[in-house]
Amino acid sequence: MFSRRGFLGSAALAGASVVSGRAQAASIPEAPHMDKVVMQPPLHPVSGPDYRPVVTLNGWSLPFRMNGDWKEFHLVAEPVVREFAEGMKVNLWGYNGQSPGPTIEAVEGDKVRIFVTNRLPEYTTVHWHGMIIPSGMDGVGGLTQPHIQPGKTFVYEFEMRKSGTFMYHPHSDEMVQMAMGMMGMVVVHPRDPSFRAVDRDFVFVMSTYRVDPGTYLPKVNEMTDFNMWTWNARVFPGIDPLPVRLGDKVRVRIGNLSMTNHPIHLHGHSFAVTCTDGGWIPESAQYPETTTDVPVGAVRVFDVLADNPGDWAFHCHKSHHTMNAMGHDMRNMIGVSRKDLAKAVGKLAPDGMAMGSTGMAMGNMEMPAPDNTLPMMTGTGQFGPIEMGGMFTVMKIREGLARDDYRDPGPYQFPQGTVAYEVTPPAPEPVRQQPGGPPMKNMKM
Ligand SMILES: [Cu+2]
Repeated sequence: MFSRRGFLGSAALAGASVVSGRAQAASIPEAPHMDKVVMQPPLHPVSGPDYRPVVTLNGWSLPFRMNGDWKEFHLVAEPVVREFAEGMKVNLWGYNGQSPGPTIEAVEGDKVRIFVTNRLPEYTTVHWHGMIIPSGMDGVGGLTQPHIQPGKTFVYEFEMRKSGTFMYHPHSDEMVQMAMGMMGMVVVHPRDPSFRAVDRDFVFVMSTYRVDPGTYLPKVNEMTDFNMWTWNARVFPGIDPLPVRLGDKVRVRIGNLSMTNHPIHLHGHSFAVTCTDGGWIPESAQYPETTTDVPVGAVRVFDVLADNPGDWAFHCHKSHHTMNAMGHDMRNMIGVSRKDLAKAVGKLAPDGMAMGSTGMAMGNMEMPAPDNTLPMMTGTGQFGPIEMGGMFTVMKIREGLARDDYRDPGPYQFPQGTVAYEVTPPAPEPVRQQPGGPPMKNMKM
C-alpha cells in the first residue's frame, strides 16, 4: 500500500500561500509506491472541487498534495516486476512500482505540477497524450525539452484546460520504452460534477508484449508478432472483474497504446461511445453499439446502463487476443483422422503428438509448459472451463451492491430456469445432402 504521509489534506501544505512555479518546485513531494496488482479503492478528493473518482483495473490512482493552488504529483520512472497473472511475472519498466503507472486524476481548471524522476538506466520524458498544454510541456525529447537523464528530476506544469480521458507515455526511445510497459492514464473530471455523471467509472490501458514461453523479458524489437495481449499489463484470468450494481450508470474508459486496434465487446447490453481523447461526443452524434474499435494511440470511453443482471463477458473480439502465448504455427487438422495422422507422424517423430482433429477445446487437459508461462487457454467458471486468456474479463452486474463496493461478488446465481439446457431425447437427425449426391426432394436448385 502506498504511504499517504504528506499527501491529500496535509494541513501544512494546503495552507501554504500561492506559489509562483519554479521557486516552490524545489520541494519535491514524496513518491507513493504500489506493491499490489489488484484494483485499489477509489481515491476520493478531500480538498478542492468534488468529483466521483475512477477505479483502475488492477491499478490505482496517484495521490497528490496541494501546494498553494497547485496540485502536485510525483511520478518515478523505474524498472518494475509486473505479474501478468498468477504464474507469470515479467520484468518491465513502469512508474511508482507498477506497469502501467498510476492513473492521474484532476479536475478541469486545476493547475498541476507533475514531478518526474528518472530511475531508468537511460533517458526518458513524459508526453501528455491528448491534453491541450503549452508546447514546452509536451514531453517530446529533443523537440520540446532536453531528455531527462538517469537520476534527474524534471517538472511539468500546466492547467487542465478540458475534462476527459487522456494518456501518458515517454517520447524518448519510444519503441523500447513503450514495449517495456511505460504508460498510464489521465482522467480530468468536469468542474461541474453533474456533467454526464455516472455511478461507476472504470479505466484501463491496453498494451501488448512479446514474451517467449519460459522467459521473463519482452522482446522490445517486436513490431507485429506479439503474444501477450493485456489490459493494464494483466491477462485473463488475472484481469479484475468489473463489479457493478444493477441499475448503475457505468463508464468504461479504454486507452490503446499497443501496436494494433482492438474491437472491444460487451455482452448483454448496448452502449454508446461518449468521449474520445479529443473530447466529449455530443449526444446527437452518439449511436448504440455492442462492440467498439479502439484504434492505436486513441481513447474510447463508453457509457452503459447496467440494467441486465448476470455475468457478462467483456473482451477484445479478435479471438487470438483472448489467448495467452502459444506456438501458433500449426496446421488446421479439423476433419483429419487422428488415427491415420498419428500413424504417419509416429513413423517420422516417435514422440510426436497428433491433436486437434475435432477442434482445439482442451477441457481440463494440461499441457506441459516451461516455467513462467501461462496456459494458452485457461480459467474456470461455475459450469466448467472458460478457455480464454489475454484481453478477457467479466462485468458482474448484481442487485444491491454498496455504492463504493468493488469487491468480486463471486459467480452469478442464475434464477431457476434461465440457463441454456440439454434436451432429452435428442432432436431427430437433420436431413443432409450427401456430397456429390443427387439434389434432395423438394429442393429448388
Ligand atoms: Cu485485441
